[in-house]
Amino acid sequence: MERTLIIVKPDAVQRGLTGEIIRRFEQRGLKIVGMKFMQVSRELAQKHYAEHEGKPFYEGLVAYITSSPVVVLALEAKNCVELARNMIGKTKPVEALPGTIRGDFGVEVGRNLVHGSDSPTSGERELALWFTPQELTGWARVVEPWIHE
Ligand code: IDP
Ligand code: MG
Repeated sequence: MERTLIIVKPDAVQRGLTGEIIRRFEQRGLKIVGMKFMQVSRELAQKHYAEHEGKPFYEGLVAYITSSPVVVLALEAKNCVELARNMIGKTKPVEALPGTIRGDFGVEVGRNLVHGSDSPTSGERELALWFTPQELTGWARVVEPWIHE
């Protein structure tokens, strides 16, 4: 089953939106298989955002993600990556549709509340960065047949 990494970013935690954001994913039917509250190190931030190194916003991005604690989630479902990205909305909140997390709570790109992996391959890479194998728990959800046919 496909998995994705979600980060409830520092602005969302500071604004008390952690529960609201997790609630949306949980109610959609994405199964939580890992979750933790943590302060991000500069080293982890640099590895996570390696593809953006050298871009004008890179230093600000690393400063933002390391500025205050985050909540990270490993979620699982069929087409999990695309489902979560659609729920998160466009990178720039001004372009994000109402009903998406960024479209409902965000104002600008440098404070866009949540991260979601952009492909199944990125999902695997990012989950391995943020979670140890022991921190990911496979479990049988009793409502599973009512979510996946
Ligand atoms: P994504 O989070 O929607 O996948 P990416 O293009 O992968 O967007 O960028 C990663 C993160 O970098 C964004 O979520 C946002 O926090 C930040 N970012 C991207 N573009 C800009 C920008 O132009 N200015 C400031 N921050 C940016
Ligand atoms: Mg991205």
